[in-house]
Amino acid sequence: MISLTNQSIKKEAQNCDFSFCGIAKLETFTQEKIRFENAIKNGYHANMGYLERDIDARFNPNHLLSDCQSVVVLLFNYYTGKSLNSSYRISKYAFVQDYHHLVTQQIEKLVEIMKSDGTQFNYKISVDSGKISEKNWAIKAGLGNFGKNGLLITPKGSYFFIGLLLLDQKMDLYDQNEPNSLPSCGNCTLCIDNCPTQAIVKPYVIDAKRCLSYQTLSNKTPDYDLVKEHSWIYGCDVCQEVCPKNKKSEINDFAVTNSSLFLHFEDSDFENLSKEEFDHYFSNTSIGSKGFEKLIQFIKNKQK
Ligand code: B12
Ligand code: SF4
Ligand code: SF4
Repeated sequence: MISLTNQSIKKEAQNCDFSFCGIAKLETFTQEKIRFENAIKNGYHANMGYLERDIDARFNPNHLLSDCQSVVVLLFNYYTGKSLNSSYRISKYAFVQDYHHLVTQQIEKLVEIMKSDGTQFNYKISVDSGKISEKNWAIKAGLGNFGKNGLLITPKGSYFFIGLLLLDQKMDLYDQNEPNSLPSCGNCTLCIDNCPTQAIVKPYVIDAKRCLSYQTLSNKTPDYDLVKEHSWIYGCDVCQEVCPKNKKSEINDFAVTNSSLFLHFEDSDFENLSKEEFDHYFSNTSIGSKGFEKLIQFIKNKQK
């Protein structure tokens, strides 16, 4: 039995395998929106045209859920402590089941528990949706700060997916960002100095055109020349691997149980991958949804 209070939601979020949960009161972002618009004006969103559209809506959750009152932010730790056995590099976030599915499923489980005592409410879930700024809500809910690598840095590092649960219910208590009690970068510039393509154009700002993650994940017409020089074939983790805050990463056993089957692959397994093997090894990961052809293109590109 649960009634909707800040503490009861947090307790159940833990039972649904979320490491951190914070609850923010609905508000409209001003400074965050200006920073976002500046990035768009500079073209740092590359060809992700969806980021140009409905910017007001992106910073006002009422567009996703009418009469939204509270934003429950849930962080799922995807750190498995595992590494790939090959010189081809794949981002750690693909070492677990497709997170859009995994995190949404865990939030739906939480909603079911929240409704189990008969409480009625309307809600909307967002996991990596193109429609709302998830990092800013996590920061607002007191879960971390922006790192200079543009990611949310929590007291346990950055290897977390962000899930949002928008509610049309008011809470008894809200969380707030208390910047001084949360990790901040200080004088560190390791991610900027080590980014293989100098994509972090200034602290907190990524130029997606230069980012290997964008080129290998999102760009429909990738810059193969840029990608070829580097070993990444799906995503990129360099700005997180060098981050001292990730020394505090903890292995999530639930992520390990939901981890992928391809970690033992050697270079030749990638180079000779058939469509059948791709379906077997990758279909439950986010790589599966990008498709066989795309992965193969990046592997062949390295061999040219
Ligand atoms: C588009 C997108 C991308 C793009 C653009 C990356 C980017 N930095 O925005 C690409 C494809 C490159 C990408 C890559 C990755 N992504 Co991505 N991505 C998104 C998505 C869908 C939207 C983010 C967005 O709006 N970007 C546009 C830019 C302009 O907005 P912004 O980053 O908020 O810009 C802010 C900063 O510049 C900051 N800022 C500017 N100046 C200043 C000054 C100061 C002082 C401060 C404090 C801040 C500040 O304010 C701006 C406004 O908020 C979100 C999900 C979501 N809906 O929020 C996931 C998301 C951000 N991605 C995620 C992940 C995991 C990744 C990768 C790590 C995947 C990988 N391993 O390859 C990489 C990391 C690359 C990187 N260093 O950012 C996670 C991040 C989790 C976390 N811990 O932060 C998210 C939240 C998805 C999720 N639900 O878990 N991603
Ligand atoms: S994901 Fe890779 S290429 Fe993109 S900013 Fe981070 S280190 Fe640079
Ligand atoms: S590497 Fe350093 S500067 Fe970059 S996000 Fe981590 S702490 Fe901040």
